[in-house]
Amino acid sequence: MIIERAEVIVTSPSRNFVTLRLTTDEGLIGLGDATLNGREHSVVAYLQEHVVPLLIGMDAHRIEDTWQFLYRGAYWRRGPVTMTAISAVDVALWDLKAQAAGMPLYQLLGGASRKGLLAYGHASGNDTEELFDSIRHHLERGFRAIRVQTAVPGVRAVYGVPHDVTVSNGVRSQEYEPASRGAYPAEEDWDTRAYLRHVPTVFGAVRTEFGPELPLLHDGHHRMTPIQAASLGKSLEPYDLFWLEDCTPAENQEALRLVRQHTTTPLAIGEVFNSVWDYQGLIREQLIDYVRSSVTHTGGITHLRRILDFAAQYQVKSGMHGPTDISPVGMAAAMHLGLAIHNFGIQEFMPHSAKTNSVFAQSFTWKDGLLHPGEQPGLGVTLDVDEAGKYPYEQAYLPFNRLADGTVHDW
Ligand code: GCO
Ligand code: MG
Repeated sequence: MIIERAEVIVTSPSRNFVTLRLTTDEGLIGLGDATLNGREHSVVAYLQEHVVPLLIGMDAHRIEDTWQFLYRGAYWRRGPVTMTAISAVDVALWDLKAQAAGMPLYQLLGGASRKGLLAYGHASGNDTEELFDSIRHHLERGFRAIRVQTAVPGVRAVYGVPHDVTVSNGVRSQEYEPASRGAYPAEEDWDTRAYLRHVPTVFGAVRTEFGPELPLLHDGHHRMTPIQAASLGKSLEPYDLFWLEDCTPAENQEALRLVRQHTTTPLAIGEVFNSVWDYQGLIREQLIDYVRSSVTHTGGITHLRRILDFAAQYQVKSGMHGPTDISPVGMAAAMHLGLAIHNFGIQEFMPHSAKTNSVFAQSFTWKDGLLHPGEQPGLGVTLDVDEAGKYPYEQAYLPFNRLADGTVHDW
């Protein structure tokens, strides 16, 4: 199975996506997600200029060897751009191998370990009433686990809460999408003390309204110091969170030691990580409970599986990143991997827009709160190139934060 063509396709149906498309001499087409939100063209250039020329004429069956060749052969290792580019190649090769075998990819990864993947949705609101509506809306759409984000009194714009929600017949019609199109990132504001006072009251209200059973999650989005995070974890203990995510900026692994000493609230971290080395101390010292890496940004199925196998020795589980900036190709890869591994925890699931689904045909199912990748050979995703061509790339940025005195803060 020889690679004859390798194309990098950029499309922007409702947000930007980058996809690597490999075609073999037998006419099979394999896809890999190469989307790095807000920095898309860095991965396009990495692939087009430096990787595509190496792929032509290669044996598509040699997944492990190709991974090592691209990782070690570049000399310059790790980093989101490199690891996203390697992931795209890795996932496209797994897609091809599974199609050649005539099996859905999860079968090649060891077969199904469960019926489907518990997935959580994003509920949010500017006030309690709006938040409760959003939670109910998600429960009606079949979600059995809910991430809760709310506005904070005194703060203009908060991560996870849409600014311009439209409500018709009591149903919120806009999903939260942080990246905005334009030539400059949107500026948001932040006040950690106001946030720390407010969040426990929100979780108290949600538990009173929805009872003790519903798994609830929360994303701190890298904004706290270690001692602030410890304090939040402690104050949320009565509300029994499934996890508290990214409570401190993720690059400082030692911060989690301090947080862990003070709270039993389960911790999830790693959506901005890209290699097993980012997790080494966190997993070995059992400082986290869930690995947030996506297949897309962490060197593909080959490398994320390695991280998760390491994590399994410490009872640390998967919690793969799945916002809309993970393309349908990246989501399919996550679902196949999540179905196969033993230490699956939960999958983040933000449904893609109708426009996105018109570009990417997908085989996954969503039933009884569980995702399943479907039974089509390979990943089960096809890319309609003509449809993709209708939506050219548009510059887009994630927002950034400034404190009241003008200092830039983690967003
Ligand atoms: C999440 C994430 C995302 C990120 C986004 C950045 O937990 O889903 O925090 O919403 O902000 O992926 O591109
Ligand atoms: Mg997050």
